[in-house]
Amino acid sequence: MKILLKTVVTTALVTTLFACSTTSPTSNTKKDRFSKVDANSDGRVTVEEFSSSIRKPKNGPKRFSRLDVDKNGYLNRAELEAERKNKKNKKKN
Ligand SMILES: [Ca+2]
Ligand SMILES: [Ca+2]
Repeated sequence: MKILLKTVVTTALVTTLFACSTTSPTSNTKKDRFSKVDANSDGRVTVEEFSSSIRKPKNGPKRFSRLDVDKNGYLNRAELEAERKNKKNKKKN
C-alpha cells in the first residue's frame, strides 16, 4: 500500500512539473531587458516605454533618439541592446 501511495505521489509530482514546464515555456527563462522595457509586449519599444524603464525618464527622449538608429520611432531588440554595449565600452575607457 505504501509503495502504491509513493507511486501516486511521484506520478502526481512529475505530472505537475511537466505541466508547469509545458504550459508556460517562458516562465522558467529569465526575462531579458527587452521584454522588461517592452511593457505591452508588442515587440517594439516606444519612447514612453523606454523613458519609464530608465532611472531618469526626463532623459528618455534624448537617449531614445540616439538609440533609434533607423529613426522609425521604435526601438527593436538590437537597438536596445546597442545601448548596453555602449555602456560597457564607456566603463572600459
Ligand atoms: Ca511596446
Ligand atoms: Ca528603430
